Amino acid sequence: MYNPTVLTSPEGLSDGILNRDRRALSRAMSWVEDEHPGVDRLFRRLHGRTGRALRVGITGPPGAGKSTLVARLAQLLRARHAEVGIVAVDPTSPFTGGALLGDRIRMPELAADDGVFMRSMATRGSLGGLAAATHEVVDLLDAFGVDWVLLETVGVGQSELDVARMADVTFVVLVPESGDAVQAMKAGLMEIGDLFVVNKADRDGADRSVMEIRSMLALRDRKGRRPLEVKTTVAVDGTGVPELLDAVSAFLETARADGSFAARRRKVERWRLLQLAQRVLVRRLTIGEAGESALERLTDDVLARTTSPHDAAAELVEAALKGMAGRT
Ligand SMILES: Nc1nc2c(ncn2[C@@H]2O[C@H](COP(=O)(O)OP(=O)(O)O)[C@@H](O)[C@H]2O)c(=O)[nH]1
Ligand SMILES: [Mg+2]
Repeated sequence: MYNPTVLTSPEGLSDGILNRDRRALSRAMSWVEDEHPGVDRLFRRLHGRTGRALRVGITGPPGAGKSTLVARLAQLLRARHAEVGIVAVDPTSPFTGGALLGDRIRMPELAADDGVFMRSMATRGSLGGLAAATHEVVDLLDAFGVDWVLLETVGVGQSELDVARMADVTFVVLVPESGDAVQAMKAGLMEIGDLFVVNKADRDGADRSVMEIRSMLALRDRKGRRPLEVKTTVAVDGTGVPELLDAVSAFLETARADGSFAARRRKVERWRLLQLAQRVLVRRLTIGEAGESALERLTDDVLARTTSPHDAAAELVEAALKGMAGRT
């Protein structure tokens, strides 16, 4: 029997999540963020229950209206009886998770809705990296049973782009300001978008922006790919949001039919596997006295200029791999 009081072990937490206990879900998310040692065992039990939720990436410059759009999409999905997870990656506010806090104020009905789950991720400099941690939080929501995960990320910097890439479909949110699309292209956003949105279409220049984006997208290599859509929205009053959701759904439907959905998931999982393998390896390198002393000895050698850092790193890995083989 599931015992809701036992939320301190990987088994207790995974049972809690599979029994739809929100406290277990949020504790597990904290474990992921803290790189708690129980995370490996947690995923051993939960991984088989993931893969069902659809992952939608929302990216674009700060202030474009991403959070407002996410809240609108969540409302719309809730009205269709879907459960929604919202994960916001906002490096500009690592402590307060300001974006979601803002949503709580603007959208109190979402915060009170028990079919909506929000989490704000802080950027971390630790081993797994932001993208890996975000992926795990998304998987937790998936195992919990949400139908959709809306993944908001500021479109600046490599780790944020990595986050956007893990979604099944990603749309880029821009505003009708001259030069916005040019900035977006420089930031690499034009390559990762599957759909484009000109939000704040209540302002002047939305049509011009749409045309600007279309002409930029024409430069993108589109061999064999479906044409990229550019939508307009007014997130503050919801205008265009149902059409945006339709476009997202249509994209996913086509992607499932032509195999690109599965191919993208495979690519993401392969990438994640390599990331995790790096983490395992780096941990292994410094485990135990043998590991620590090899690291210290090789650091001495590098400082004494008797070994290059590159050869020392290779030697460290060789030694760790031998150690692993010895233990199996
Ligand atoms: N005029 C107008 N303002 C908007 C629209 N969408 C969002 N905003 C406002 O733009 C600001 C930034 O929105 P936010 O969703 O926090 O942007 P984010 O940084 O991309 O998440 C807020 O003050 C919103 O109320 C819109 O469609 N029209
Ligand atoms: Mg935001």
